[in-house]
Amino acid sequence: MSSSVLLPAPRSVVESEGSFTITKGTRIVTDRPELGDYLASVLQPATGYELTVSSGAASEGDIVLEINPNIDGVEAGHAAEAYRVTVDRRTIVIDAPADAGVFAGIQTLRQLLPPELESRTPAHIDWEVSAVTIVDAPRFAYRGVMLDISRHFFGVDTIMRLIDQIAAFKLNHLHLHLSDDQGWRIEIPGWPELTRAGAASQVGGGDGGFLTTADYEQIVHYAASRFITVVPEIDLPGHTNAALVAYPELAPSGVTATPYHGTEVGFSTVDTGSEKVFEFIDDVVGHLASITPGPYLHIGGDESLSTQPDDYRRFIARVTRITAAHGKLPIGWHEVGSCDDLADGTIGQYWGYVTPESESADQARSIVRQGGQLVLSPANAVYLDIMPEANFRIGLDWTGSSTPLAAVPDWDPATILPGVDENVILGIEAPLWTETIETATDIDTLVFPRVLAVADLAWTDAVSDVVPRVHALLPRLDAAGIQYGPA
Ligand code: TNX
Repeated sequence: MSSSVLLPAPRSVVESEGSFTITKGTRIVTDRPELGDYLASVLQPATGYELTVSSGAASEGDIVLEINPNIDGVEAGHAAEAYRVTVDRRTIVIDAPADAGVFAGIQTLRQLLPPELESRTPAHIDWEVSAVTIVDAPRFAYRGVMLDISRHFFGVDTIMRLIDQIAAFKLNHLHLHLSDDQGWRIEIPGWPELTRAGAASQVGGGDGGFLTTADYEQIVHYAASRFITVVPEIDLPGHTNAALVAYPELAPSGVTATPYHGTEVGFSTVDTGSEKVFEFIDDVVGHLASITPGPYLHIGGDESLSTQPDDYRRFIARVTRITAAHGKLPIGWHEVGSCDDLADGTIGQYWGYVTPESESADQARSIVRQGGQLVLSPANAVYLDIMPEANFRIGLDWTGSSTPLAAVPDWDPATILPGVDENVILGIEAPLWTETIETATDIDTLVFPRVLAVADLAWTDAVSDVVPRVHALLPRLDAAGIQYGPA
């Protein structure tokens, strides 16, 4: 058997003699029934096997999933998601210090099996895995994708599909951009007009839509079952036209907002001098915090071109504190670094270029100086909405060129921001803004295969040969029915 392509690339892979074949009699043995059931559900569609999941002693022929605090080659600092996969003629063992590591190991096992494994219908082939020992742990703790559900609305099914797709490549955060000028997308108790008037629009003038609290809770719960943390974003103080349509009293005096269906930015702001606005934000942040199990809440802060700079800085200082008061760590786009009074620990999301321009790097450094970490999303490398090739049918090109697959991993997270060391980089996130994205197929086309390069960069210490490795994985995406774009 030829050796498999693994992406993200693991730290250590040692091949040995022989192989293990999964058959209908294979048992999954584990004290972690949810992980066992998950593995069984991953293997079921293509193999057609309904593998039994049981606890107790393992024997020859079993797949074993177990917690093991001591794995040779894994330092304590990496324990949260580290794992080992050991395949020999007798058993497959996935052990890890924590459940998240076992889950990551299951994703590696998927890639050790033939690509047909990803098919939704049975493939009548041998499910043979070559003997190997893999020891692995991620470089960065935060490995994310963002989906903008404001410019075009996407609901629970599309979001859950994306969760499954990205979890397979060990991405572990999903940032949902829940509000923008074109639509407000999350129900907030006590503010019914947000989802009545504020949600009934999107780019191009479609119906829009929104997530109910129950929808959001379903997403968060499903994400957690895939070890993905949901990061909700309410974009403030700009990008707020839809909120102002719903509640005109939140707008600066004299401003009348009407539903917006275009794609310009920077024209809206809430009234940063109004106590009513802070009551609104307290309610929105409080509700979102109460239904979000993860530690983060994103407050936007980008492109607030209609807010006076002094007002912006005072506003951001206060909103980061409101967020902290509700028990969440605030994240803001890098512009929040123009405020020198951020709440403790406020995280910045850098969306400048790989080679920083104007104040973007200074603003990012200001966040670090104030004690915050950074999530890196350089627009001309990892923005998934930028076209993969010139004149593509969907996507934007404001970065000045397209972003082909090869450009996605062509930067070093440890050095793009001079003066910012790797130890303050929380991770990497690839945003998908949806001005031009209307369908789940459009999402597939811009997310894949480029997100694989993001996943590799965020996980692997020694990134190399990403493009051929992504190419080698395309049969797996085909089997999964992913309508990927140019590779
Ligand atoms: C900039 S990136 C924006 C978004 C747009 C995006 C399009 C950022 C923080 N703001 O409002 O959708 O460009 O690529």
